[in-house]
Amino acid sequence: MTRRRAGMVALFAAALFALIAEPVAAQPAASTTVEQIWDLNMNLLYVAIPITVLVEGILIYTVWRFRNQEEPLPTMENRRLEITWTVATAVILLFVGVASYQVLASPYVTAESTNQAELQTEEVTHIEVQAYKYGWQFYYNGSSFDGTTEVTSGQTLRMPANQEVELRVTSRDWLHAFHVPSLGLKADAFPGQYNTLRTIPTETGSYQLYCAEYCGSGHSKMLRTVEVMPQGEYDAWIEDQRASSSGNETSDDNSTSGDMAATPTPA
Ligand SMILES: [Cu+2]
Repeated sequence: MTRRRAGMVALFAAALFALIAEPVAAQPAASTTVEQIWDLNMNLLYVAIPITVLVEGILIYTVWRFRNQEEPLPTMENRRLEITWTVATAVILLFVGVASYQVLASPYVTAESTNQAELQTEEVTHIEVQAYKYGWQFYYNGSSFDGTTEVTSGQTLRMPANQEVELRVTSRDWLHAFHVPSLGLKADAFPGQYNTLRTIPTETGSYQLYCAEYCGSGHSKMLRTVEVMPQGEYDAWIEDQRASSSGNETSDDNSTSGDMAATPTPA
């Protein structure tokens, strides 16, 4: 096989891989977080595929080309070759590092950790996510500690679409982890600590919430639904809950009061 032909084969294989990989990325991203993660994934894939094809191609070609050589001689010294692979590896690693850092340093991807209960006064939707054995409690537009929260729910986590949402993840007892794969959200839930996730959900719909840290016999029961609603519907729901909770301190589902000491009834 000539060098030119080998190059053509490698190029064709790379194009084929890219075609196969494309439909996954073509799915609409459900949040800004998942979009950033997928973009990084695709960028790394576009680098990894040609490298894989090149390395495997050289390997297969070498095995085939020298198959009848009884006593093969290794290349002892080749300065040009050494410089080439050192520089190429450095460039690739630099690209991977810079591309990954840009995404991992984004507040939409990596949770920020704080042990403070108070909220920053920003124009975002604040939701406090409390994990417990074995369930979740969500507090809207305020903190459960200072009693500023007016609305709470336990079965469904509601979020407005196309709005900046800040999720403050914490735990009442021990280790749990908040995980919504379709929205690209994941954060550990520690007692006495807040891990803050930021995102903008872009597609309305229902998403599955899991506990991603084995926490005991009821771990598998920690499944909940995340409902991303149009802004108007979300606002109406909040208003509705506020109106009904001001009378009898109850909420839409499985609610407890804002008191951290209260023992919640597992769902
Ligand atoms: Cu768990």
